[in-house]
Amino acid sequence: MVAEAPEAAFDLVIRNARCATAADVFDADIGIKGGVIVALGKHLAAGQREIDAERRYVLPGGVDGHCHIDQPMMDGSVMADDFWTGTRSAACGGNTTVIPFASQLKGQGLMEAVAESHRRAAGKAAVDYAFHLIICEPTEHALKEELPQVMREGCTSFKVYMTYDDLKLDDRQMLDVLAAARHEGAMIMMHAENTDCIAWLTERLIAAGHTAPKFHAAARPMLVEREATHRAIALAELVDVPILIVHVSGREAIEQIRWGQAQGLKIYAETCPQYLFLTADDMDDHHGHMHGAKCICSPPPRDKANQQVVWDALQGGVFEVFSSDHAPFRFAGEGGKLGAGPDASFDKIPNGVPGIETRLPLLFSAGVLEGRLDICDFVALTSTNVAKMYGLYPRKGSIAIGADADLVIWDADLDIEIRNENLHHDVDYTPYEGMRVKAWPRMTILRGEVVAERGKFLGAAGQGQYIPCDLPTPAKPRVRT
Ligand code: DUC
Ligand code: ZN
Ligand code: ZN
Repeated sequence: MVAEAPEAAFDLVIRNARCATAADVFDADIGIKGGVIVALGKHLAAGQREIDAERRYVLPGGVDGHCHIDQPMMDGSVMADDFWTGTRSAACGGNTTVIPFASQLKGQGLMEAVAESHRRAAGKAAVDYAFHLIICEPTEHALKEELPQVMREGCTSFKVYMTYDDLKLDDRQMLDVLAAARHEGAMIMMHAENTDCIAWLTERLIAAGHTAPKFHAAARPMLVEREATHRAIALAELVDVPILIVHVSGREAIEQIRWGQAQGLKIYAETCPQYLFLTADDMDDHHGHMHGAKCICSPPPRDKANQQVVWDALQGGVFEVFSSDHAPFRFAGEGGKLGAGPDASFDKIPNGVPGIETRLPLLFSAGVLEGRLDICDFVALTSTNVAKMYGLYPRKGSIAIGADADLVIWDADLDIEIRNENLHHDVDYTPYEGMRVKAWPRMTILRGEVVAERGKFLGAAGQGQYIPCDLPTPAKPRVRT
């Protein structure tokens, strides 16, 4: 009789992990089987494979809840990253789940918009993914028939815009979407900028010959964001539905959000690396002709004082989530930042900056290692709260029995200069070129498989799975007596 070798208790054991979740820090071995965490304890039995974390921090994989990947655009701009390059870059930056946008094009149904994004992602994603849906035509049919169907298929969050001619909704349409979201239990992500103010200022700046990239900031001053943020809060209050204000840039919008939160309204907020690490000065041409185009995004980065206000708000609990808002437009080439010509007027330059790979190292370094955030807050902002906000928790966003084994082992004693040539996106620049960070993911593990190690991608296209989102708990309206 041939004795069978005893099966190892685990497929993988990560030993000597200093685990950090949104709530706790604890030392443990992590036992993984079938891509899931099945044991946390001391001296776990052997695994088929073992990794010694050597007491490094082991965190839940990053969930990037706001990134743009191969998104169909209506203005002729083209994203440099498809689902392969975008998610490869995400993995190397410590992310195991991304939530990019399906986008309704004018005349297109909601179901078709989501189906198109599924086609674009199929077989290409290297980390797990879900979708938000941008709604630009909220007809009765779209909201009553299609939206519930889209939600049943796992797309339970919707982005709406107060600006951009191709995307903007007026207040009446916004109320319709908010009411539908309340009825169905969806999360609404709000792009808050006053479109008429922007158009009015843009027209005057261009008539005066002020077309250089730095005038992008002049066309979108903070009051434009402040007014729209307040209006978004008021509309949400009227309908009595929670909303998430995305990419918040500075003091005036933060004051409005604090005000809404102080009223007891469920107003959530997101900020992004560009508001902590860039300023409006980065859009100035004194860095090189049209160099400023690289940092054009909306709302625009503000000044140093506003960076501090954003840090204070991160520390003070105003923000629930910290996302990359990765918007991968190349600097050179067709469909990129200079697609409208080498001297393109600022209003013809696609909005957005890349940052899916640098989001976590930047925040870990300047936030955790420089003492602005504790490690549990970092996990909450970049993983746990994101998973909760979009209905992926507890499968994603935690180190717990039964959760997917999405884990990142962090090196936190480095001195690295960010250089685009070392990143894995397909964009020809990073706005963070030359900045130094002290932390970088040593190993990114997706459902128990190592997909990146020390800046090297080790996974495969198609390894990432579509993860349908549940109804997000934070989208539930307030309970009131
Ligand atoms: N809004 C985004 O969410 N991303 C890039 C540009 C924009 O306006
Ligand atoms: Zn936006
Ligand atoms: Zn965005």
